Amino acid sequence: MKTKITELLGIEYPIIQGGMAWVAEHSLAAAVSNAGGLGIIGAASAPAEVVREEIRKCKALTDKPFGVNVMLLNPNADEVADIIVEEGVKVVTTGAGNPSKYMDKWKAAGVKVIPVVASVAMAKMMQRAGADAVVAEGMESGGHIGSITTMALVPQVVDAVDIPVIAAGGIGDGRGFAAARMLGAEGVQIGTRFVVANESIVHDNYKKQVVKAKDIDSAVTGMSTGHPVRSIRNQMTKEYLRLEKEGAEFMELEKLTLGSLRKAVIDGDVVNGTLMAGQIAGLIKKEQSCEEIIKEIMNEATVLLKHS
Ligand code: TUI
Repeated sequence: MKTKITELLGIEYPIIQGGMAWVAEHSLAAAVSNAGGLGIIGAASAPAEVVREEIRKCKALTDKPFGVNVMLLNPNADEVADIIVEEGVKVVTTGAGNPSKYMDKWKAAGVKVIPVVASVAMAKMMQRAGADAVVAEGMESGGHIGSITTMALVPQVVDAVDIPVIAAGGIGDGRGFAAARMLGAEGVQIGTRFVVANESIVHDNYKKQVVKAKDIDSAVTGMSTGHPVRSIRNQMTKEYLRLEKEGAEFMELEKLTLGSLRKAVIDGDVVNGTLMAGQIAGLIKKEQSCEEIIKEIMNEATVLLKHS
């Protein structure tokens, strides 16, 4: 399938993998790229040299293009930004902030820059700063979110900018892909479905919770701190929301989530860990390879789009 995004990135299918903290390491990214999508290494809060190693390991597993996601709340973001250039990474996505200060450096090095945005204003600002495309991410997504739904955000961003728009949030199958195309998106970004991919290193306990989740099983913590995060309801979210309701201080809330994503992804602690996942988790019923996931989505979407 050809779209402005497959052309821009030199990939077969316009599906990019979310740059999920702890989850999006080299084996998942390489598997998505080898299946014809765009795999992404999530730099998250990892030390810059760890990100360099991840990039090198990914290169060893695929000849296809892949990207790196820079999480802008990371104090090491400046160093990660340089490593991306040094290692010749082809595509960067960014999250949780404004990447303008890196834009000139990345563009000069020929890196395609695709900021993730959660508002029309941010999308316009990114276009002005020289972005090649934007991911418009709705609040159905897992992890750090904005406040607008994908259905409302995507067409408004499409109308506001001339660069290609990639839809994210609540997309997990061919119907979601086709709907995104109808809203004017040139591609989709998918996270939660890849959390349960065979090639994902996520602990089996976490994968089981995603597969088991129903539509209403996620919760948003951190509304009061300005960093809202969607994850699967568990003891941690229950306790966090109780403390937030009582007006707890930021530091007290932070204690609950310090290292909690690692606990979930690596240790499989589904009680105290943060099980980041989107609202679409209720649709995800089994673990499959990245190739099966991408082929299934593209087959479903192609049929739907032919009859539209
Ligand atoms: O970044 C994400 N999702 C993430 S980042 C992450 S790591 C983390 N963990 C705990 C707390 C906070 C972060 C887990 N999931 N998605 C992309 C995204 N970006 N969603 C919303 C935004 C965003 C928000 C504000 C983008 C720009 C923005 O601009 C603010 C500004 O600086 O003007």
